[in-house]
Amino acid sequence: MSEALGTLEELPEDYRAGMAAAGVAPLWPMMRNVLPHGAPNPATRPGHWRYGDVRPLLLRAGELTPVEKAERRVLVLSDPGRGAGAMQATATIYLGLQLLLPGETAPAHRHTPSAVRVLVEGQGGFTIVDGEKLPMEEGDLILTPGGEWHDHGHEGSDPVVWLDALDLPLFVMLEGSYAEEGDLQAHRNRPDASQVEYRAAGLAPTRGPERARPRYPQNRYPWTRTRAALDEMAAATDAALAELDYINPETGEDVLPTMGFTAMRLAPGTAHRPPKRSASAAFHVVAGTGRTTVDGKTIDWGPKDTFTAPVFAEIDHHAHDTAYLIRIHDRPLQEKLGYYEERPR
Ligand code: GTQ
Repeated sequence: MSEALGTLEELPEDYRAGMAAAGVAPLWPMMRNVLPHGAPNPATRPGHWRYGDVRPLLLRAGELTPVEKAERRVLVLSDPGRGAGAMQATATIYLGLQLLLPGETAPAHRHTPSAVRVLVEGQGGFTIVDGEKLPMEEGDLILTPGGEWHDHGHEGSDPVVWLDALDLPLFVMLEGSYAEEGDLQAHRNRPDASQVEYRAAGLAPTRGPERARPRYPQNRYPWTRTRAALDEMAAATDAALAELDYINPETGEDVLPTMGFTAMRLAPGTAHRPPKRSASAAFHVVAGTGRTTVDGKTIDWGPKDTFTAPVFAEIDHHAHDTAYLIRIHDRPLQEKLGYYEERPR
């Protein structure tokens, strides 16, 4: 164990003034802030957003702010550790709940961060990604990868709400975040790739030698199929937890470079204690109720709620009935950086 490091106050006034004038600062008083021992010291705190609390505020935004004045009508889920107005739910993950009313469109744009939607409520909503129209049904996972044009529309009769997850905080930190505006897209008049090329797991369209694999071949993952796969897996393995990662069907890799998505099915009445993971995570409840403790905070969750866990959190899940969650995390980024880790509890 090293000695306590020197503080700024120990240094003479004139020396401190001289350093400030020269635009330098001593590392040692700050050393443990940026390099704590053994594990990170996250600013992120566990958050819990009850859908029943946010929904009326979101619908009110629909009355107060026309979509033309909002571009995207979104309420951002702010990490309690960073406080109200924080544009992030964890260090790397931005979350927002977006409302689109019948007949509205959210204009086309593209940006450097990637976005993913999980449809929370309502029928008739769709997103067009690079000319492909993706219908959004409850629980569907919809990708709008960085750099791809996307606009949203609504052909139904009731409000549509979805959860946005973006790697925006990372791009802001990189000073790499920006958007371009475009015209609403005409879409190809055919079903999306999840209904044509990628109907079944393990099957991909035949390609000739000259045809490159698309980087983002499938941008919609219908929930009905994910749920059926989880149910079949749970029935076959008898395990308290069934988990499936969303992958790129051409490469088997995570669907996006930075964010990962894992569908979870928790059996009722059994505890599930995952290892401490270096990834931060957000959990969106597609169906079911339960109680999760995150670093000692008790979260009683129900359908359409969202809650978060900082890096290396101690997490204990307990479902009251069969529960389905989508875990949004930054493991893919951490693996690329070479430090993703799991520690046993
Ligand atoms: O739907 O494109 O929550 O650009 C934040 C930024 C949603 C979107 C957000 C965005 C979008």
